[in-house]
Amino acid sequence: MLFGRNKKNPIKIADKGVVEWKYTTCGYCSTGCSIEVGLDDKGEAVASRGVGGADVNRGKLCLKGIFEHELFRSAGRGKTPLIRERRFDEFQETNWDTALDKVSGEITRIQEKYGRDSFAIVSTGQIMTEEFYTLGKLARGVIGTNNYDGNTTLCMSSAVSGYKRSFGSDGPPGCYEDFEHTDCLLAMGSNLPEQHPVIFWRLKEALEKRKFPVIVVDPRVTMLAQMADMHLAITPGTDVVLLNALAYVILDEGLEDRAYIDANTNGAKEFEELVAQYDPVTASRICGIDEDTIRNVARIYAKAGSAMTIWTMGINQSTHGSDGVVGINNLNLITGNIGKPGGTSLSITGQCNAMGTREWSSCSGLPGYRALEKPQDRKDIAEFWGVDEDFFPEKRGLFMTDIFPAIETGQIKGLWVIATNPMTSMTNTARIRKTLEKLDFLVVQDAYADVETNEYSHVYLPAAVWAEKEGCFTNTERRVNLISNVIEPFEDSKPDLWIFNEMAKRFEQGRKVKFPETASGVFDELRTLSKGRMLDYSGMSHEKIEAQRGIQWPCSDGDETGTQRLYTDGKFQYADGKAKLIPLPFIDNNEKPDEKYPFWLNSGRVVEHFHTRTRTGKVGNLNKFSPTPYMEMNPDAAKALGITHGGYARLTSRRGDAIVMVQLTQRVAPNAVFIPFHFHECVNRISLGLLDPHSRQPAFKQAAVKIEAANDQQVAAQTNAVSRTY
Ligand SMILES: Nc1nc2c(c(=O)[nH]1)N[C@H]1C(S)=C(S)[C@@H](COP(=O)(O)OP(=O)(O)OC[C@H]3O[C@@H](n4cnc5c(=O)[nH]c(N)nc54)[C@H](O)[C@@H]3O)O[C@H]1N2
Ligand SMILES: Nc1nc2c(c(=O)[nH]1)N[C@H]1C(S)=C(S)[C@@H](COP(=O)(O)OP(=O)(O)OC[C@H]3O[C@@H](n4cnc5c(=O)[nH]c(N)nc54)[C@H](O)[C@@H]3O)O[C@H]1N2
Ligand code: SF4
Ligand SMILES: [Mo]
Repeated sequence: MLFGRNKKNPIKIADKGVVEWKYTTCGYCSTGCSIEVGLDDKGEAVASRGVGGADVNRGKLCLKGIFEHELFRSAGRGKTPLIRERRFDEFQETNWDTALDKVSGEITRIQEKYGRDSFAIVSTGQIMTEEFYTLGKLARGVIGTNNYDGNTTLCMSSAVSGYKRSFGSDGPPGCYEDFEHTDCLLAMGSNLPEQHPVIFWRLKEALEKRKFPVIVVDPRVTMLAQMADMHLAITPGTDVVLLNALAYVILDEGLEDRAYIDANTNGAKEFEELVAQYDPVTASRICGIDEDTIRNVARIYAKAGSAMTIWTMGINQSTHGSDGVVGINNLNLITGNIGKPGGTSLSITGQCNAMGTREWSSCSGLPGYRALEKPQDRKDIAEFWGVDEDFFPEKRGLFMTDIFPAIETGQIKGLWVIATNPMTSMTNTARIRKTLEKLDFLVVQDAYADVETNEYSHVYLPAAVWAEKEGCFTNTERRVNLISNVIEPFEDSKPDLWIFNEMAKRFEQGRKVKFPETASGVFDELRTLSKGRMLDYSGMSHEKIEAQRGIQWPCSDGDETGTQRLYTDGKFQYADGKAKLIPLPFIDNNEKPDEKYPFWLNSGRVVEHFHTRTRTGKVGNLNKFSPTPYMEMNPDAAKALGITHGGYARLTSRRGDAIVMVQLTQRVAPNAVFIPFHFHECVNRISLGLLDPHSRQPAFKQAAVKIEAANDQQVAAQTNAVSRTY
């Protein structure tokens, strides 16, 4: 019988009993996939599926999205506010009024005693745009601290800084559809198949229709490197040198787009003078890519009809992060590859709403890409919010990575941490622990009560998560998409928007300023404030966004839909409309392997987990596929040290030590190792994190370690205190 075999073993798709599907957007990475969550007849979330008509994902989801509905009722969620007089005492359950009164009381007490800026706020890239805007209004317009920043300093700060320096403004100019048009893709320090699986799928689909060269720059043989036409295994932290050398060859061989340079850029002369020092032979000695390969890549890129560069943390998380971004922009400006189909500098963003915080949170300035440094911007927002213009500082305050040292020195006494987990995600865990212990007052606002940072708090505020609330996220390609309220918040947890609004009411100034109660009410303020600006939202509404499955800004009042690309007319955001070509001298300032610490320590991510695993660590299938901390190590290096596959190794750096299980693989060079950073008390015990001078982003990916065999698993358990038991 023809179908006999199939009949014997039919694939059964479990009937989850879904009676209704509700539209929302994925809350993990910045790809921005549209998801529908399935509810059963009891209103429980039982399934997730990709939305077919959504341009971003066209029905697809990666495995994190597929299990996302399991989040709502997962272990460790915060049920009710918690409070304690002294850190490390038992937490007492309390009600919202008591918790919020305590927090506002402590903010007032600390500010009165030590000055307004002695209370700091550190936020995230993972709450909704409307929530970011409201927090910004509260932080800048009511509480009035200038030490207000977000974890995007660990993530996208270099991209923001690089875009501003080159183009006069933040804002990724390209879109995913550029893959359909490009004749050459250069991917630097980005591992799309694991970190942005659906963007990767868009790339693969484009390649199946029409072949074009894919060139990957990464010290590691990542999944993306494995499918590339050329893989440049660069010496860590030296991308700027490679970029300068590519520009050298392009200019030397007359392959540049001179008409574009003349019409649309400033600074060509100084740039060309500097680049002249980076001939491929000199460069190859620093960046480890041979002379011929540098020439080849430069020619392929410059001769392509259109060429694009994407990048993620391999560029941003470096002492030359901002320069790396500027270097990419330089390359695209001299080849005329900005604002045209398939020609772009597209930073692949990290968190689901890292873009929303850049646009609207006021962390680095004022809402809608306005700057504290510009008097007119201060005036406009002061008027709109109804606060005194002089209440705003004239310069942005500390970045997140400078806020922690300012706690150490006693400049900052109180801290409000919202949707980020620095105990696990920042470098030098031992130092962060001491820093948090030094605070007079710490409040943690998180969807999970078991988040490590909460061990050091005085008050814990349980937040609703993802589609327990509503609002917007902006994705990598500037697409604003809607998260609708699929299910009620867990127990007594509350949407972050509600928490900010309730907090505002506890300050005299907060009772004078208008705080809309609903996300769509806040969205109306975004529309008004963005009208006529680069990031124009005025033609959008929550309903229109859902109907179109996301809209790319700018979308002006009256526009049918959004805009795919920026700078298509060659007009940039500097006053004279020109972009800047910026010379980038390379200063070699990393901690590098030496005789005592002979290995490069690299860190990053795996597909199954998201960051510090507060969420994915609770989802059965994700945890099953990636249950333990581990290290990728080259078999030859391991053999010399008597280290075996599946055995343990102790890594020691100048900061401390960590013990991890070893996976032997040729993916890493003999003098390098790679550790996913998802696990507490692991790689960030030993990482260094020198800061980029422009963006203050840590160089999470470059440090030196020594390695020895650690055959006793007990030693690992003792050394790496495990605070969560799942
Ligand atoms: N599954 C999953 N997906 C995620 C996340 C997650 O936690 N899990 N997080 C999201 C977030 S917030 C972010 S920021 C993104 C991060 O996305 P990616 O940046 O793609 O991920 P990483 O693994 O951090 O780092 C990417 C690569 O940088 C390389 N690299 C290290 N040093 C250098 C260098 O000097 N030069 C170059 N060219 N490359 C280098 C590493 O070897 C690594 O392969 O992922 C997002 N997506
Ligand atoms: N060694 C090393 N370290 C790194 C990196 C690396 O590559 N290597 N990457 C860095 C990068 S790029 C990033 S982005 C950071 C990420 O570092 P973190 O921001 O510390 O990581 P998350 O685990 O995503 O923390 C987000 C928190 O928000 C909570 N949360 C989620 N949704 C909500 C919500 O709606 N409301 C509230 N209130 N809480 C919510 C989650 O439970 C979680 O505790 O890590 C950085 N650290
Ligand atoms: S690719 Fe990113 S946005 Fe899409 S389902 Fe996966 S985690 Fe979510
Ligand atoms: Mo990130």
